[in-house]
Amino acid sequence: MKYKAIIFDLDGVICFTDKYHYQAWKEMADGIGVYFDEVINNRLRGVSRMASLDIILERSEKNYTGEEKEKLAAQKNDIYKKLLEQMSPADLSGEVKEALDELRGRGYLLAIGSSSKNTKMILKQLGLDGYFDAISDGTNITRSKPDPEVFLKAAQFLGMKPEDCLVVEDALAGIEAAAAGGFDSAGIGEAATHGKVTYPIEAFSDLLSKCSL
Ligand code: B16
Ligand code: MG
Repeated sequence: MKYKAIIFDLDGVICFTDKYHYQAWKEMADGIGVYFDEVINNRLRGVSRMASLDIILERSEKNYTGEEKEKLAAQKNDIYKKLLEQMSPADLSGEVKEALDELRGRGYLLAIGSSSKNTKMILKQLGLDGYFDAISDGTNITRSKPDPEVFLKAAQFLGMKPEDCLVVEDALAGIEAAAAGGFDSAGIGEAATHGKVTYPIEAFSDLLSKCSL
């Protein structure tokens, strides 16, 4: 086997919470009179909460203090978490669940490598509580993607070296992070266009046939 473990990004790979991120950021931005749209929202993929806020505030004429920014981020997160409560196992696609089960059956260790501090809540809502062998997320890192820390921690939690793991990502920052950490990667969507991606793929199920797994 070329790899022993697979590290999955969460938002954009296992599930799709970007619409909830968008709604929550939009409500916060409207509240302070700052322009925000779906094009700007695209720049937030895979980016940490505070870095996302900084991108949104590029359009603001006011300079916010660190404390004010913490409050705005907390306000967005409260709205976002309320929206996450609507998620259920029905939001996990059959394609994703079947491919995960097949990969597990082939003997791979499976982990999550996500920037989100809400990873555990999202997994619970999807019915994937306890499914993964390791979870590395926004709660155990100090530097977010494109820094490789989140994936290096995932590999460490699994007891694996980067060269034994394949990272699956939808964000350009995620492919950059994987490459910086010495990981091969499979990229879906925009991530498939990154020059450093090992396997550009079109669908999650392509993992089963196009990625040396
Ligand atoms: P939170 P991923 C990322 O998840 C999202 O893509 C990104 O839009 C979000 O800002 C980030 O998590 C932090 O999320 O506010 O819940 O901590 O793609 O790395 O799974
Ligand atoms: Mg993502």
